Amino acid sequence: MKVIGKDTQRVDGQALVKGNPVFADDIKLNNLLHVKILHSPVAHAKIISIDVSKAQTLEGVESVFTHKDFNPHYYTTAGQGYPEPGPRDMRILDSKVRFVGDRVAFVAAETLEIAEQALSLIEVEYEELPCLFDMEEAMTSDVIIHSNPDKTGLHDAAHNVAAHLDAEIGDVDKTLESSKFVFEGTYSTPFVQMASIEPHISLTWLDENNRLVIRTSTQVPFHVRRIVAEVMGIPVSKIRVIKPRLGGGFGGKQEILNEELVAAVTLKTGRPARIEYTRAEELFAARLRHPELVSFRLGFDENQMLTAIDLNILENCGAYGPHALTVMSVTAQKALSMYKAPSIRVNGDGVYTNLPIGGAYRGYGAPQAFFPLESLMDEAAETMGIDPIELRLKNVFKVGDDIPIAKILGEGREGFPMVLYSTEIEACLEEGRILSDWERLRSEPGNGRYRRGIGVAVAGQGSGIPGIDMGAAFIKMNEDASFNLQVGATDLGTGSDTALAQIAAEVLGVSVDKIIVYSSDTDMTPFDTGAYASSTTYISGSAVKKAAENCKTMILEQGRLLLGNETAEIDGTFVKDGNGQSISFEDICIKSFYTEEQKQIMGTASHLSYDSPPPFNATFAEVEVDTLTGTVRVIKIVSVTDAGQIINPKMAEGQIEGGIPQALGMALSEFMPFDDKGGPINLDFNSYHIYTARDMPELIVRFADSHEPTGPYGAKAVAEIPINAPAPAVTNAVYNAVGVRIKHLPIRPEEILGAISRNRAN
Ligand code: SMO
Repeated sequence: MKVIGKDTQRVDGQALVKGNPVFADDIKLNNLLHVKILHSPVAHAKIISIDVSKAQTLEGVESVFTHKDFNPHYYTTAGQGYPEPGPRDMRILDSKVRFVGDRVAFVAAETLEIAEQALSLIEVEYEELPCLFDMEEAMTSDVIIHSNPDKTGLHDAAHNVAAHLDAEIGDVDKTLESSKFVFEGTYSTPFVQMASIEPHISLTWLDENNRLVIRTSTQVPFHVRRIVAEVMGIPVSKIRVIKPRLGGGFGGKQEILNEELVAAVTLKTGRPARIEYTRAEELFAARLRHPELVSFRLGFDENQMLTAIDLNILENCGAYGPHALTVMSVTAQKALSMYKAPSIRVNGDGVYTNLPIGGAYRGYGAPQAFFPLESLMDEAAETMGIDPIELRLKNVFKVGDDIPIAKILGEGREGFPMVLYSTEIEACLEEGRILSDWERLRSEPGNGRYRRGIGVAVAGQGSGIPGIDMGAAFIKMNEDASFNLQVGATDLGTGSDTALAQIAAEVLGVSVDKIIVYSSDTDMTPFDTGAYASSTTYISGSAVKKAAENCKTMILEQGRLLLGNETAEIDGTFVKDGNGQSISFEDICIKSFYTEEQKQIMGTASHLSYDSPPPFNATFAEVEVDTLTGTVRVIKIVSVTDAGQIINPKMAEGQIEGGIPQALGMALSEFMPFDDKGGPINLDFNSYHIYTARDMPELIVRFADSHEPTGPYGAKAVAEIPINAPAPAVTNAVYNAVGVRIKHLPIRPEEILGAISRNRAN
């Protein structure tokens, strides 16, 4: 292959490093209105009265919106396929608030300062209601967070259960009873935030034909168009959504977060409008990873082979359930797609509480699964007296295996049968074993104040949502043998535009700089479900490959016609007939434009897959625990990934190197404390600690040689997989260092100190 597997320059690299105006906010709009949201100061209350007269009369205020300005209409902000799998439990503005940060009103004004001042002039009288912060309490309480019967898709509103799932294959209880070993434990993961450097930002205006244009930092432009049309009650044909370059999304922008607010302002006033979340708003009023309380029971026979996996999930949805069902489904699916066990069962509830809203965040439920699963595998290995790597090698799914959970549990609905066509997890473990110096570090007994330890964890993910995710591409030829590639797929900083250009270039036999990529604009580019679920390379990439092949077929047909020889074939960027006659791609295109057989050479295609081949990863963490302070320092991470054929090694490495710090943040430094009234405390990057370059350990990132037969040129996904295994690898390393088993993230030094002193006392 000429282009696939090579480090080509990013198609957007020059523009980004030069600081060219590429992002949503990099345009100037005349007559612009600035929009600010009044967020609820209380966690659960009815709005008794709301007086906007003072705000409305403030000089420079154009308009103030409250729930009285909108018809009661329930929708979901989740940017997912239609009909949506989750509950429709949210209004643009409601007469009830359900968490500190909920929307009470919004203001459009001439300047940001005036908008902020206007917020302080809105007088709201709240009737406070009892608050539910604990999931178990929420399920038994008389307090109901969503009581309006017009809401649809909630599993059990009376018990505050947004979503529920259960599935069983075999007989788990019986199998566990007769198993030689059973390991069980309950683990929890915290609220963590995507912390995209570019916040949520949306701009709207009316174009010359009075159509609403939305320029927004989104992963899902086509879902934005559909949902805004619905909420505003205007036809899809009246809306154009433009997705410029994004400064990160990580799932947080798989959401209609504020597009409907600026749309409402522009539709009412006819003026352009702009909204940008502050960092504080990102942290409490955007979306967070759902905290989950996950219990596993693992059964093993005398040969250390898994007999049964029993999984129970409590998922904290916060105040609304946009991704309630699907995140929990992914927790279950991914946990049950790693190891072969004859009996498996899952039971899960997604529970409403008066806390910020859980949404999509890279991994989408899988990090919550692998932390407990891989911790218990570590415990099982120790008790059964087998090396943790060996235990995993024995039990992982192998090529040709059927993955039974895939069929009974899709994302929010029944799934599709799935056979594993590619897995190099064994190679990942073996390479990591060597690169991490596993044998030596494992056998070195620690002593003194600083104890070193090493741990391992494995994980899988998916490549798009089977039977749901669809990508489409349109490619047209220009007279210098360049091609415009138009895709609905959404590069959110991942580099997917470049990967898609490489796929097109490989098919067409041209260099990557001949492919001009445009993504995405609902007026200009074909439909795509959007960039989530690690779908872009695998799904949209397959659409691009087919579209490029169709385009190439047309080049050949035109070439044969022009040569007058039906047996001519493509050779490089020429069509040759074997008798010494040839015509270049350029000439074929020019002649097709202006002389004979006039037509545009172009190709289109769509792609949907019933497969979702899992990429796999093995992560090895080396840590140092200070037994005097309880602090943990990660010294080194070795991450070996099977993502199928790598399209662009540098960019793929970048994906892994970006996922690891997010995972280490969840393991060690990121969490969201609340005061006793549900008020968020960490509202900036001084208190909410994301991993920075300064905190990073030594990283060794490798890819296994792999080929996925169903993927474009053998590719699988690489976007989400790196975030799943680092946290359990770190906690397993902590156990190896000081014998303390961490069950609740993030790791707290006081917990380690307490456990060390208890261990000493025993
Ligand atoms: S968490 Mo991603 O937007 O599937």
